[in-house]
Amino acid sequence: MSATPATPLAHDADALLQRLGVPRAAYTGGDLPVRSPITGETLGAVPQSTPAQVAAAIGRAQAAFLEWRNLPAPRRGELVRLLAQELRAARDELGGLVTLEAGKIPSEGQGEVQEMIDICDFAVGLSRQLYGLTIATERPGHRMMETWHPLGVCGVITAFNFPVAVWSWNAALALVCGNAVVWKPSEKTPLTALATLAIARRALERFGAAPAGLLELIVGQRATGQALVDDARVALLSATGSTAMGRAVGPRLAARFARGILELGGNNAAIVAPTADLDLALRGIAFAAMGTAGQRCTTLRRLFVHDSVYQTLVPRLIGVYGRVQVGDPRSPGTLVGPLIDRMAFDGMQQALAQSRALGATVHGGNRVEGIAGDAAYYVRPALVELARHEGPALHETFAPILYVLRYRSLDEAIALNNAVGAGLSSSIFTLDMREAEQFLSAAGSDCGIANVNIGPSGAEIGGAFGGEKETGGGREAGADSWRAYMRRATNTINYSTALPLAQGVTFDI
Ligand code: UN1
Repeated sequence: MSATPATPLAHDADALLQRLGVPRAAYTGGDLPVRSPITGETLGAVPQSTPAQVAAAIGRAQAAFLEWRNLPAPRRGELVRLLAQELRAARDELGGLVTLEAGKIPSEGQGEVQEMIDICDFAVGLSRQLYGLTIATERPGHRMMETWHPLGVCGVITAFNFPVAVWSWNAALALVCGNAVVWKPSEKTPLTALATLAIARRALERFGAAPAGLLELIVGQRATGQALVDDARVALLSATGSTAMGRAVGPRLAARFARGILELGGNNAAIVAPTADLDLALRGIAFAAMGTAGQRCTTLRRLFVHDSVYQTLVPRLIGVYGRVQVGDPRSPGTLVGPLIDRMAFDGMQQALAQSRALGATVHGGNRVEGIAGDAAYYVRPALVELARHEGPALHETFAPILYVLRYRSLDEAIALNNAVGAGLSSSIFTLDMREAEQFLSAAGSDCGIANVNIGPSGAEIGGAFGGEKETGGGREAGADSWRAYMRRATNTINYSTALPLAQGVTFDI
């Protein structure tokens, strides 16, 4: 038995980790301290993987892949079905741990686990639908087809804000596609990763026939991620994080011709048009802009309000910003929990100072004291009224800041929506179908996600998730994103006794 956990929150985390089946040695006595953003208390200390351990984990995954790829895909789907069952059984505990480690309110912590279950269910169905085409060939007595094969080891790098769901989006698809997975979670949230692996281990045990090394976890910081990015045995690297991270990762993957799925920053906008249902818009904007304390990559960060409804909507919104309950995410009624750490707080204050310097009117944004002491960072969400689209509004600040600007024509609003580097998510609130369709058209939003009468956040796994431009272009979950986790072969089969060549070429020997 290790020593009793030092702080009350560490005690709660320990109880959850024990119930989830994580051995204490995995989160005590290590060299990476883990803090809860709720109070700033230390929850544990996780041993970081050494370079040799990282290399060994990738090696085990590679060996597992060579076996796993031979199992029929529907059989691989059975493992993912068991994973979904284990996740259902562990939903409350894992959701609770997400709350402790990432600071999400319980419904969002549990919602994240629900999203894991959803992608597993989706992947199980998919395990019987990994199909290619048969293609008409110009050569008589020939058949041409495409075959999809397992790819290899998939590296997954995830961020603190969705500490478990993003792994599952990748892992569930990668597994049914016949791949092994090596996961490097954010150094801010290794406990939920350890718990997820403990849950997965139960599924693996029940499945029985899965090779060891199929699901590996490595813990560490930037250098650990880089080792995964640079390892020639990693065929695909899926990375979620900032655009700055993507700029570092992308060229390294390209240099070794590895595949990448990059899910980078968002600077998501919503347009409130003259015909919008303003009650609905208000609720949609509030969740999208303040939910998860503004720390989703799909968070609403820019709001373009038509001149004719500005005076009706914006004062009401400012009222909601002033009233919304900021606090310990475990307290009933809290909608906005803490920022992840001091760096997030400083980044937010800097963006607000820059906005003020540009003459913007800032509502809220101050630190809320008296919740949990100095080592936790709670803020009142900020609503910033801008006269021009400029300054910090053009970049993602990972905090609850909503920049609000008036517009006069839809063309102008769409141009503003598209006038930033990121291209993740977007939405329009309108009851005018011409405006809605224009927003969704080729000349409309340039984002990977474009919504009507809901905010830009809260996507479901049935649709492809990801964005264009500086968001990196990758797609996870939904639709046909499984193809990213497989390699495609074209096969031409000659069942005749002749050898006609394509394009009429003759070659008589
Ligand atoms: C992220 O912020 O990294 O659409 C992912 C959403 C969630 C996923 C967000 N389903 O907001």
